[in-house]
Amino acid sequence: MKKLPLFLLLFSQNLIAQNPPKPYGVIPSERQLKWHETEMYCLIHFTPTTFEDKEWGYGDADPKTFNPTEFDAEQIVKAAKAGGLKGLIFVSKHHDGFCLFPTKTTEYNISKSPFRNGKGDMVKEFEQACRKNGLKFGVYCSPWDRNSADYGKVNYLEIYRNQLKELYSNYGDLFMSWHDGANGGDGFYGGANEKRKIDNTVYYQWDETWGNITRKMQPNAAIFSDVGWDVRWVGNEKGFANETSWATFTPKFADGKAGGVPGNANDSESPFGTKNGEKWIPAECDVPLRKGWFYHKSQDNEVKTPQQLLDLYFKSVGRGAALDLGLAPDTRGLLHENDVKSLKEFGDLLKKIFDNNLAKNAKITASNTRGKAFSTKKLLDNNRKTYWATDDKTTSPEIVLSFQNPITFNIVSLREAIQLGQRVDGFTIDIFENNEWIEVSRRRTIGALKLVRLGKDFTTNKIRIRIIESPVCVTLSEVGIYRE
Ligand code: FUL
Ligand code: CA
Repeated sequence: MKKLPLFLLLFSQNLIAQNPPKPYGVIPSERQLKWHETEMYCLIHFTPTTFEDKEWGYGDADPKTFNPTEFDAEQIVKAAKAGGLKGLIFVSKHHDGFCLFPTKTTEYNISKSPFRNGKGDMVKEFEQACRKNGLKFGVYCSPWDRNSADYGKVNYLEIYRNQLKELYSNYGDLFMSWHDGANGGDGFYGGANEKRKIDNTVYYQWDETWGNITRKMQPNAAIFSDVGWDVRWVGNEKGFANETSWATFTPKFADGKAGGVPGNANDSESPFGTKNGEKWIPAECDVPLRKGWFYHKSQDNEVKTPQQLLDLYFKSVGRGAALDLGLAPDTRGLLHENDVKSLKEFGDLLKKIFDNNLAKNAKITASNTRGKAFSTKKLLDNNRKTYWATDDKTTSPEIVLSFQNPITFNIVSLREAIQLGQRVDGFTIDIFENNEWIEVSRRRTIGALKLVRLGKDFTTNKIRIRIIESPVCVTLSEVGIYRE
């Protein structure tokens, strides 16, 4: 082999080193990257079912019962915003079949109620309040319809699709299309009052609906369901993912066969995801702020406390998933004062903790760096797209954060540059104490965000993050050190 002149060799090595790392495994779409940034949003349940004090309307409530005389979408949106939520999904039709928008598909809709003298459109009012206050807007439209005489028959599918088309046409750009999988069987069904079960593996033809309607009409809407195309259900309605949770996922039907549809999926694997899974389908953790999804006066004192919400935040958003908090307007059409208060205090708590990133005062050194474009500076620029990276061969590097004066902390926050896939499967947090490194925590996944809540204070002037398991070179986009 002919020898290259030294300067050429150095030059070419430098060029190679400056190239971004290759993506690893499956990666998120642009749509999913935007969804990841949303992190926390809410799901609003408000239909005649609220006035019946039920959780599942049977489909027979008189539209006249829907009469919220003080409804104010902005009161609800502002309460959500004060809680730090960045989006709102409105249940435009729940299982009872009542459409909260003046649809052409069924008589059973808001125009038959006294609300705004039959001229109201609640989806529109929520949409406008969201746009005005800077929240993203999305819709939930229940495929199960306990009012429709056609439910269970072939022609119902077109009714459902037309409802989606109306929702996709009249309310601007949607950030999510949320598809529930429940089917309890019995219902009013136009007066038949009987049990109607469907075969959810074939009845709704989701591939067709999502592929030809949702994707085409709302290309930015992340599709959620048990195994949605973009976002999966976390498998419980308690609001948390597993401590080790992968955004990658290999979806399955309940019987274990490859696939899955709303209402028929192997939910037991959903809290964990699948290491090296076939698709990028991160988890959403949905949980109501109260006990139920709908308002019940009897639950006025069962509103989750700011501390409980903070705990859920760590266990959902802090595990690379999203938190979808159920908010339930009362019969006035307002969010109860207890809910408003709890949300506000939760939002304040989040700000108090996360507005002060102690890492900003640190000098960060790395055991290996890919090149200037991937320096440790990128860990503190508040930009998820920029990242510190190592050379291709370096899979167990470490970074050290040094502080001029000792700091006291109890939370460590890390993000991977997920546009290149989820890589890390093991890291430690160490502190320097009495002239030696002491490991204070050992965890596995990072992904979009990992919040490690240490549970007690540590005081030190050096913190080390050691990556101990990664199949390929490491790409971390942000680091944070906080104290609660
Ligand atoms: C569930 C539904 O059955 C509940 O009523 C609620 O809408 C919740 C968000 O999803 O599966
Ligand atoms: Ca960055």
